[in-house]
Amino acid sequence: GHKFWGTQPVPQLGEAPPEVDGPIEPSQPREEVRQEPYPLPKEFMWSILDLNDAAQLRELYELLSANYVEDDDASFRFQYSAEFLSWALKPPGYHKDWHIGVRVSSTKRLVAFISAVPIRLRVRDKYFDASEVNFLCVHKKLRSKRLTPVLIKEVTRQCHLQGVFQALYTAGVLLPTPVSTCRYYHRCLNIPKLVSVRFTGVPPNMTLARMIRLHKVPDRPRLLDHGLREMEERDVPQVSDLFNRYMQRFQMVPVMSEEEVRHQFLSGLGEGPRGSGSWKQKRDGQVVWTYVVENPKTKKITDFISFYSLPSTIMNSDKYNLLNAAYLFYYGTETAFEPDAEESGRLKKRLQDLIGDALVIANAADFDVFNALTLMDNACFLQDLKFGQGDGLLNFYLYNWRTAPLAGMNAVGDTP
Ligand code: YNC
Ligand code: MG
Repeated sequence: GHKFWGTQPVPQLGEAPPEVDGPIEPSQPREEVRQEPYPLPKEFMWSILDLNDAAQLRELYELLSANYVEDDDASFRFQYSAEFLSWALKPPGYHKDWHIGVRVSSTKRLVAFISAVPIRLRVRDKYFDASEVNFLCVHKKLRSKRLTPVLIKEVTRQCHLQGVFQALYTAGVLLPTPVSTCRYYHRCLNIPKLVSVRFTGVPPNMTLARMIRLHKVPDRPRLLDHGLREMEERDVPQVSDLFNRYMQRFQMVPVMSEEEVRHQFLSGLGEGPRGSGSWKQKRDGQVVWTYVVENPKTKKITDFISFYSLPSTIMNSDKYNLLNAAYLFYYGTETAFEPDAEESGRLKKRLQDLIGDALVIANAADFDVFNALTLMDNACFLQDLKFGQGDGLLNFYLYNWRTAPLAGMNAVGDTP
């Protein structure tokens, strides 16, 4: 049984799907929300982190670098950069109180963390404000002491204090009860390195040379001659419009304002010049990469594609310390709205060109691997673009919101 999760407003395992979607428990007026932080074991204290303070951001980076998510055989551990954390944890309208640390009272050392950021969601036909909970981490030396339920209750209380009673979160572990489960797929780019660190292996009927040849990507993006370029500030209105329309295809999606689109796709760019015209531009500390296709005649944005940089520490190699991984983020294309686009295969072809170009860009920027999940329209291109199925699963959860599980493999996706 789940001692903690059994007490929470989440669908319990095996529960029948609801007849109508909606909250599991009612929202509370602010004055009825618990006003005091939940008690911690006496050697620990709560500490709201100020992530605008480089020293505190660094402490969070260090906690996560040493203690955050690892793969099943402890070969790789996510190494979110400080720039990434700053980007992910300070979107428009963020609440400082939702960056919750736990310190050892005597030494002030940061030993645990949980965070939330505001998000507007559509799940099927219902829209609601929620929080997205992420970066839950307890120091390796403090595991299995039931600190996690205290962290979750405290972030829940802080959300309630802001009038937010629903949440979205993802985890590799199976908890009550996923609304959707996605699988990771991996497009190997730097074969020699990926083989050397045992991220992948050379199949018995294959040679390393042949494997390298098979995974070679073109030298330049195919859509370059059709108006592919880096996204710029002036594209925000058109990209916002295309994003929100394209997301109508799926059953559980974020709804983004122009300000949020600007943040998600155009901040976290690191240092260096913009708009030089080169598709190869890589800046120090760049987190998110967004490209648009602008019709040269009409000047209309017809497509956008984005991915982010999330390296992993390699724990078992003498040769390499860091796996440079790109993760597919959001994309959209006007092709989806042309009559007959799906039936004729034109949508599939366009997505293959678009995501194929993201592979070219990521490869030129020295990423070792390009990862994607089985969500949105990803099933259209994963195989043709030579993504291989991974072992990892990612479960999507909603807190205090009942809805039937999303069908098929698609999550923040799921074609209706
Ligand atoms: C997990 N990942 O089942 P039961 S994902 C949620 N998410 O409770 P203890 C988790 N719950 O089963 P440990 C969880 N992992 O008895 C475990 N649990 O009811 C549950 N790893 O607590 C577990 N980061 O403290 C059990 O466990 C209870 O010491 C046991 O710590 C767990 O960020 C953890 O994977 C994960 O740092 C902190 O292993 C630790 O093992 C660790 O004894 C490496 O806890 C890093 C890692 C998790 C990444 C993520 C999303 C988190 C979502 C949390 C739920 C949010 C709900 C919504 C709240 C806002 C609501 C509003 C409005
Ligand atoms: Mg614990």
